Amino acid sequence: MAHVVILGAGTGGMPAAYEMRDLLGPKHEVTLISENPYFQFVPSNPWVGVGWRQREQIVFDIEPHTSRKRINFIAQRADRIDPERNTIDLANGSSVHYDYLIITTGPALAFDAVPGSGPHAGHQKSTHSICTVDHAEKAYQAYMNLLDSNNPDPIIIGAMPGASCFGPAYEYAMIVLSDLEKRGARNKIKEFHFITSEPYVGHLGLGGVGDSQEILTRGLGEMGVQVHTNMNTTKVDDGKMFCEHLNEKGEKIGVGTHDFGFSMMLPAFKGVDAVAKVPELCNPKGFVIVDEHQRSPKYPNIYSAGVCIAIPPVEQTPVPTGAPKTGYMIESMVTALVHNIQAEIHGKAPTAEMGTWNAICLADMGTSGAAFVALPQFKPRRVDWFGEGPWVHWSKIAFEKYFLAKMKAGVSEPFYEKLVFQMLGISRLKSDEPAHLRK
Ligand code: FAD
Ligand code: DCQ
Repeated sequence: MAHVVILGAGTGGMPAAYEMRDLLGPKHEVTLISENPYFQFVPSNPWVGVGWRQREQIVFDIEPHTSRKRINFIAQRADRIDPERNTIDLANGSSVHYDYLIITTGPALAFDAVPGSGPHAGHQKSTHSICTVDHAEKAYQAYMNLLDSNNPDPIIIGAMPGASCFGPAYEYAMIVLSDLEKRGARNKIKEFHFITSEPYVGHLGLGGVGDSQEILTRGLGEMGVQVHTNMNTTKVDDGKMFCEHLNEKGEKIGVGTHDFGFSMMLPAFKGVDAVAKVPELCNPKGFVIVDEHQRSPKYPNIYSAGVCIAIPPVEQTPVPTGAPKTGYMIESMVTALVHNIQAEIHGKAPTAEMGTWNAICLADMGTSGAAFVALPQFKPRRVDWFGEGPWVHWSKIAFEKYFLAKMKAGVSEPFYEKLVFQMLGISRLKSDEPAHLRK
């Protein structure tokens, strides 16, 4: 009997537990461990940050759903992984033994990289985050406080140096603007800044996708947003952001401070402590090093998927940026690794499957939205497309309902989903792609 433990019940971990359970016979055991007892649909957190969603609409308790699928669920934080003894020590003092470990712990938010930044910095006016539902609720409070004042200070939205997940920064800027218009309060905000570490608007950590630069530049411009690129934010004080402006060679060409009444800055990500401190498992930022089969070269019974794995940046930028890891890409890593673990448990080589790492993303912008498809993530790309329209807004709402329903029902990729994506020429596994596309 083999015991497979999945650490982290997020966008990657939940489907990993369900797929692992489906693939393994009843004599094997599957355990899911996560810090919180609930699942949150992370892509909806920006909506919580403008009050368009309440917490209850995008969060649900995990245990009733996993227990129906005979998956053990433990709601505890992991504090230490011992890869020699194959054990995980939990915050309540207990420990769990695994035969195979799947690490899907997502990002730790590196607020410490910019002194004074983040919602817990203790300022009256802090830079907020929408990365977790808790943070998004705090951001919404701060946004409401700003609107309560008669003469509000500027709004600053953007991304910190080293950030990799730029989509939600644009999305949040656009939905805040849309929300201000709905409330008839756009005129009240005299200055609205977008401050980003990207070298140009729409870079997205991907070197741009299709017409992303033109479309996003036009979108922010039409809404009266002042854009600042190549910005290295170095410090945050109460209602004050300190930035260095770099040129394309990476030289400092200016320093300045920006006052704000409300701010949301997407932080850089790093690996969570328990994972980062395992010797030789991770790169210096604490991201798990994996081979093309999602397996640790150092510890062959450890696999990993999602934001917590190490991937190289798509290109070097004057202010450091990273490459984003988006939902479909994460699902493709998960599907590959569960097949590889199943193969190994059944006595075969765990090296059959590779994820396609296709990047597909939907970003809402209030009434319209923007979508991109980058197949594959790294250039040269077969498909490199960025589009916009109200269909994206509605697709994102539909996708939210669909994903939450799937996670409650306990399925990762229903046959009709696979079929629809196949018709679009997109698949999770390299082995499902036509032969000429495989490496
Ligand atoms: P998460 O979903 O973050 O899951 C990690 C889990 O591990 C969490 O439950 C956490 O509590 C748990 N955990 C961490 N440490 C421990 C520990 N020590 N012990 C126990 N449990 C632990 N991608 C898209 O494709 N489309 C989008 O629209 C989109 N929107 C996004 C919006 C935001 C605001 C953000 C931040 C990201 C977005 N992404 C989007 C990118 C990506 O899809 C998400 O970040 C996704 O949630 C990442 O999945 P994950 O499984 O790697 O990590
Ligand atoms: O898992 C996903 C996810 O959550 C993390 C998203 O966030 C909302 C996504 O946007 C996935 C898989 C996606 C992509 C969903 C795409 C559905 C529409 C397909 C049509 C693409 C052709 C333009």
